[in-house]
Amino acid sequence: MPKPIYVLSGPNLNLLGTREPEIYGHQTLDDIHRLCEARATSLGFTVVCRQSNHEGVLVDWIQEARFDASAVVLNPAAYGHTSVALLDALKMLSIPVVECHLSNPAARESFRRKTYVSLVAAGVVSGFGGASYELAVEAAAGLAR
Ligand code: CA2
Repeated sequence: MPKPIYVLSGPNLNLLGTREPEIYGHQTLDDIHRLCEARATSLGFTVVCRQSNHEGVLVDWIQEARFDASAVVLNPAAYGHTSVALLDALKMLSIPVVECHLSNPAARESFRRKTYVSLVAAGVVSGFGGASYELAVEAAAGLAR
């Protein structure tokens, strides 16, 4: 059995399904995690799904992924646009990173057009709601093989 794919989500995503459904959809993060698990299982992988509102916790999990994961799917949320610390942690990985977003940040405010994560991600899946995560898991599994 390969090592799990880490599915990591950043700040405020614990509140999914409670506000702004026109942007982020009606699914909760638990719903999305279940979809990721099902997709990973169908591809012969497992997932470890986690969310934190704290930048340093996300850095710790990315560091842990160096040894314990076969790939990382990351929705950095707002930290994607601001965090050099996340970028530096991701640079230390030798496993694939797939960035994902529920919305399409390129079609929103200009400050969302750039993410630091994109500098090291193998690819980015954006704009498909919860399906962005499923597609990112599929891409990560393909890259980790
Ligand atoms: O589209 C995405 O997945 C984002 O990563 C979401 C971030 C945003 O800062 C990025 O530009 C794009 C914001 C997450 C906010 O989460 C919410 C959860 C529930 C209700 C409202 C917002």
